[in-house]
Amino acid sequence: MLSRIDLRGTALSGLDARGLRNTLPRAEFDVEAALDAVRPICEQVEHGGVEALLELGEKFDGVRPPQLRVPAEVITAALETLDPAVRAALEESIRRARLVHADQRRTEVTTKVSDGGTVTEKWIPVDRVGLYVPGGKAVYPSSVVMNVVPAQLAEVGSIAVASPPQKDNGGYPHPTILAACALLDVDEVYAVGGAQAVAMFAHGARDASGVTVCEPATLVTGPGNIYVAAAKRLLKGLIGIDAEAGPTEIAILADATAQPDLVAADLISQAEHDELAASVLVTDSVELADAVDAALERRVPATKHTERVRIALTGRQSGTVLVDDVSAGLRVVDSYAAEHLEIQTADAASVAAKVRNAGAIFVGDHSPVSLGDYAAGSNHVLPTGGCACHSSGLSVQSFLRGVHVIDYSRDALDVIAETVVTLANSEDLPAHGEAVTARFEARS
Ligand code: HSO
Ligand code: ZN
Repeated sequence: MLSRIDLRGTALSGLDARGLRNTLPRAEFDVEAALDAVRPICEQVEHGGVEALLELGEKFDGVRPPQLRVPAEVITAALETLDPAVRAALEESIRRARLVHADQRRTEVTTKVSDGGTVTEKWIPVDRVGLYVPGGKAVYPSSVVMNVVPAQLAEVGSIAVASPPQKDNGGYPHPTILAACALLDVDEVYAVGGAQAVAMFAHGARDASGVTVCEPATLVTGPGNIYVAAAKRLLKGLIGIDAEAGPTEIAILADATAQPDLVAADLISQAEHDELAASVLVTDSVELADAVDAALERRVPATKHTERVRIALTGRQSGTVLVDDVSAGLRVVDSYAAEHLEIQTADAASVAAKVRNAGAIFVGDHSPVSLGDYAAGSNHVLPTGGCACHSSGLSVQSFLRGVHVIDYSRDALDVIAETVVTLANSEDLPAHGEAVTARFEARS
């Protein structure tokens, strides 16, 4: 089922990471192409406010929400009617995510640079976060957890959620999304989807009489389709963004000791998200590759989303890469920089320790990606499209700004004055030096 790329006998060391990456399968995700579609939507929201957002709901989601902000009683009712098993599972997911993310909190550090000269690094949360949660094909209450937990631990003062209106929930977002918000004590939820949700958070929204219904946010996070990514690109600057998330990816580095059925199950698990999802197996064992193919032939017809999975697995973004040995495999997965990387080899922990580029690394036979998607405690908002070579997943840090506070006494400034003047003059910016020497001139 998976196409094959045979890199055996290839001197991988002769290829730089980018050259190697270009030989590997990857999805097209052309955000630029979606910009033209998204621009008028953003303008409509900027000028039309609440009325424009309700109309766009009718146009794109097929239902006009009764009101833009979801009433408190609708959110409470969603929690009350939530399946108790789902409620317990979400609570456990939240508990574990809080454990891990609590350890990401930053502390203020003061460095004494000289006598009387200190630099303190303070961590200040952004004022207000707008979290977009998709609806439609993808209804992910787990993504509410993954975004809200780090934002709350960063002590963001104001958190708002937007999710598309659903026809079968009276024009309000999916009830499980609302219930997840209730479990996390988020009470500000809007029935808005897609690019228009990002635009609402960027510009805020007023009703026809000029009353503000949604305040603008400083940072917008959350997954979404290509239009959501395009809106983030368009409005970045006015707002901060987390990342332009592309289709999900799983790469598995496996050797002959791996269990083909588990490898196949994991490849299918992420292919289930999207026809454009990427499932890539990297192995030095042709026998394993054959056995994984056989397992896929058995499992794909038996899974719920067979067609979507088959399209994803047979798409150009998925495939098996054959390599000479595990260390060549490491070069391949490092250049691919997968969103999720599983290591299913002998001595998986020491192979995993050598990985440099991956959004998250899943070690051994009992750490599948779907564990991380829901309940490992780790975050599932991770860099896609090779961005793992320069970016990290969502964390408490994503919601904080590090601010240096510089506090020098007169004596401490005096000691370093000449250094500043010399460097300022070397850049032909003498007024910079004069701002220092002015402090020591006798005043008339
Ligand atoms: N694998 C997705 C997250 C997710 N999976 C949500 C299930 N629900 C991107 O990391
Ligand atoms: Zn997933």
